Amino acid sequence: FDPKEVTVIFVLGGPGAGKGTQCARLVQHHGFVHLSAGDLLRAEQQREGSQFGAMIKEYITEGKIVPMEVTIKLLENAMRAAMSSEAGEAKEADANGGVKGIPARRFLIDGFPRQMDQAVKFDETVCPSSLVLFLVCPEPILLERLLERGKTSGRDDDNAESIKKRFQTFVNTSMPVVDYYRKQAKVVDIDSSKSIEEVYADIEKGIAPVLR
Ligand code: UP5
Ligand code: MG
Repeated sequence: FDPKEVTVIFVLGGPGAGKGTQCARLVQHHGFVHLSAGDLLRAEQQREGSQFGAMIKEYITEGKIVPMEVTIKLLENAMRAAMSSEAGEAKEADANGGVKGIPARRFLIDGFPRQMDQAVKFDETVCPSSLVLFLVCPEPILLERLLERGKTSGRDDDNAESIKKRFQTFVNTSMPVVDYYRKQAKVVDIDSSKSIEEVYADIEKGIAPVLR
């Protein structure tokens, strides 16, 4: 993808930081196509005939990062599907409350990259990002949110044991990715311990420069 034609924003942050919640709002207001790496992996896990199903389930339950080949392929396919006019226009039209005719060109990549090899590979072979939104929130608040969501989410990893492992992976494996983009001056820090509305207002300010 040509970075002159598409805008990619990575949305990063710890487990339960509010990535999905805030991306849904950005879709409503700005017609982004939202691609959650975790959602794509969960869908692939459940797809009948997938050769990766069992492997993905194990990695997710253990809070480990699925080998990047699988995730990057899923993301690339989803980006292509959104850009191939019909699907793209449909998504974009949804996002714009029914205004059709604008091909998908703004992407929110949620929860990816979260390991250095993925970051380097995606930037080199798919498309470098314009901005990285980093949602910052203390662990005790994240834990409370995830345990609460776990009562109804049905996610294999919303239990105390998996959450602990997800936190470890975030600190040890995913934070270096944030530091890497920080050195490229791409990171906008957002305090996501505030209310959903307050967080969204800060995000609006943070992304304004790349929406022009
Ligand atoms: N909530 C949200 N914002 C709130 C606020 N401001 N105030 C109060 N409550 C708020 O939110 C989580 C919960 O908190 C919700 O109940 C929400 O209402 C509430 P959500 O928006 O879902 O947060 P999000 O950051 O999206 O949390 P999620 O659990 O999705 O984050 P993870 O990063 O853990 O999960 P993800 O799906 O991205 O990845 C899951 C697993 O997939 C990984 O652990 C890994 O095993 C695998 N994976 C890979 O292997 N490779 C990848 O590239 C990506 C994922
Ligand atoms: Mg999510």
